[in-house]
Amino acid sequence: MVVLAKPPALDQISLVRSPEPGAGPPFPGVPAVDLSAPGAALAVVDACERFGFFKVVNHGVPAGVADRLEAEAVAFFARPQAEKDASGPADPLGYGCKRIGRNGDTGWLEYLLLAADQGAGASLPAPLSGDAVSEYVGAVRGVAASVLEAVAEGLGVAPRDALSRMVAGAASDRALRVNHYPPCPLLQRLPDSCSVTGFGEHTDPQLVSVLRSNDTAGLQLALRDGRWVPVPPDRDAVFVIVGDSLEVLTNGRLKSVRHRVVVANSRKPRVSMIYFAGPAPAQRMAPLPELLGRGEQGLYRDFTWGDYKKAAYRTRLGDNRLDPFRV
Ligand code: GA4
Repeated sequence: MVVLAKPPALDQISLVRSPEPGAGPPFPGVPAVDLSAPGAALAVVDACERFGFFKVVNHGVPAGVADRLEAEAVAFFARPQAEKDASGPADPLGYGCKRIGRNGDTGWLEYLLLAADQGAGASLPAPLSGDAVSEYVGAVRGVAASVLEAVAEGLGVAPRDALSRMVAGAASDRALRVNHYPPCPLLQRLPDSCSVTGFGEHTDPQLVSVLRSNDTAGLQLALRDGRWVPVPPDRDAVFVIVGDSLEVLTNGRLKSVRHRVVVANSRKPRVSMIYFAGPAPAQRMAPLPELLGRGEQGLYRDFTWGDYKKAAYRTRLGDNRLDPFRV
């Protein structure tokens, strides 16, 4: 008999206060980049350096393809709990509810975590159709590749595919996460300045992540000075998040960005789909030689993506996972 652990109760999920406007220069907003426009490579590098985050407009992911996967996900999350549980628990892949990772992190969400090339996932009945997943992944991995080519070009790294090829091979570690943040009943009794943690603050371990959400707010970004700012949702754009691996490969020139999702008192659920572009397990995570000045040392000790991923699964969500790898 399979015994399913009960999902954590609401009082085990932390509350978050709305970010105060605070001191410091006003946030100019998330940069928007059209990857086919002249100067795109420099604009991408500039956004990655300043924020570790930007949005891509005119990205080429057909709206119908994203909408179809989102609609399938919404239908899956509307199924009876017992049916959803049959696709879980997420360890690490599959359906998860309020638990994130293996070390006690919780959030007000449910999700599907799939290997991106696994189509509908290993579990039966398939939570999403293989066609919808592969069509979406096919489109969004093109965005990840174009972004990494722009990064290489903007940083003066040759060949242009030095980074993008790391996430393109058959062995590369690519995952798709679909998150569903339902409205939270507790918030009706709390002041509007209170939100509940949907997905706690963290950095993504991969090179880049490509996120698309519906029109419900909730994503927040930590600026380099530590202030949290909201990212207005835009279902016509996709958002790019710099991950730890790109920080290592650029020897810290581009830094991964802390981000989180908070669930405010709203009646509309937030649905987001995130594609994580990671390398093959055997990939060495060493700074690209072109980015090391004469005599400059790498900031990190030698490790592979496999080592990093294994270590990541032993951490808590909010931990700084790169620190133990610094020399
Ligand atoms: C954060 C980015 C991705 O969502 C993810 C997450 C993963 C998980 O949910 O299983 C981790 C988290 C993420 C980093 C630290 C570990 C692993 C949960 C956790 C506490 C799928 C990923 O690759 O790393």
